[in-house]
Amino acid sequence: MNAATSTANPTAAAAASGAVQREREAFYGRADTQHLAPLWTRLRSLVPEAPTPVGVAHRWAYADVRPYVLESAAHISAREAERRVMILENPGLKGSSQITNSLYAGLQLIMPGEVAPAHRHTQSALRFIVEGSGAYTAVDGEKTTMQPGDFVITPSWTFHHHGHEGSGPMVWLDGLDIPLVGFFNATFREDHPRDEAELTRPEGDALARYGSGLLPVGYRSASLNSPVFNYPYARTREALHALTRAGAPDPHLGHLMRYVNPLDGGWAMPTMATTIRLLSAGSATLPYRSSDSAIFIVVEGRGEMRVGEQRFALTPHDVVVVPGWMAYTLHAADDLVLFSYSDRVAQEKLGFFREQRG
Ligand code: 1HN
Repeated sequence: MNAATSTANPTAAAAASGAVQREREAFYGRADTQHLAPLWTRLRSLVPEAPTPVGVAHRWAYADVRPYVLESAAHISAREAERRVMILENPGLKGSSQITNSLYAGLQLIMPGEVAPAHRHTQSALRFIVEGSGAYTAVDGEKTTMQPGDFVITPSWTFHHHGHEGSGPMVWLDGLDIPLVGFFNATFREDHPRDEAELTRPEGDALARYGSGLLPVGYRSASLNSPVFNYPYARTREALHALTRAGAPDPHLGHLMRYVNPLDGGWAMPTMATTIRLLSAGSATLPYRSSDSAIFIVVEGRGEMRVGEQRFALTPHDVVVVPGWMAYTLHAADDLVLFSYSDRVAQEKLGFFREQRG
């Protein structure tokens, strides 16, 4: 075998004599002057046999982070901050503002009477409501008042602002595809000329029109997102509990459901796959892994998540990130509800999503 063509194989590389290796290094050095580099020294790390984790598995206990989220209001207003958010940054990706290789997460706080001013950007956002009541978000001309457990969509390039007409702090989890859009270098933003963008439809219009098992006859949409932009937890919770009466859960996933676009049956958003699951009290799942790194938030209940050697106790509103291709199991002490989001939908569309049970 020709040594020069076999160095992608580490044992063959080790076999190259000192003289051969010195000549190669000299060649690489000269090639570098032309901004050329040999693939064969890098091929194995560019194309490993299986995904190598980016970032680490981690849990943010809500009891630990909540005081910091609330304290942020003592330091800055929502208007001055534009969005008053404490970023959940993966400890293995410090300084990146990333929770996974492709996604962002943060905990946003809005206080009574505040407005987070209207803007739009090419990144898509999701909200998963953690605590409080009386705050609303207005997306593309319609307002929705948010309750804990609600899943709310802000599609790419739609104007959105938030306000709070109730009492007490309101906190939600923001999920955005910031790193994904950044990877494509396709980030644009625009501020609305006013703090509050105009409302063109009454509250509840989208849910009634598209989210009630009905659709306007002849309705077509150019959007890649579900026309339903608030999936209320009251409905979701009822559905999850009905499932437990009708049959056994998936042994690896529990009673796992995805948020759906009623127009085409696809995922609710084009870049972020969103799911919610219920594990009945006392149950546990078998190991599961998939190529999408995922962010989980506990909606209700207590339990444990095991990822490799790590054991994360789960209590309401705790957030856990699991890097792709790391197997995990879930253990429910009481009825445990978990929301999660990942880039699975993008991976599926691009043809490389993989999963493994066991
Ligand atoms: C954003 O627009 C929101 O609208 C939240 O609430 C978090 C993080 C980075 C960029 C834009 C929001 C954000 C964001």
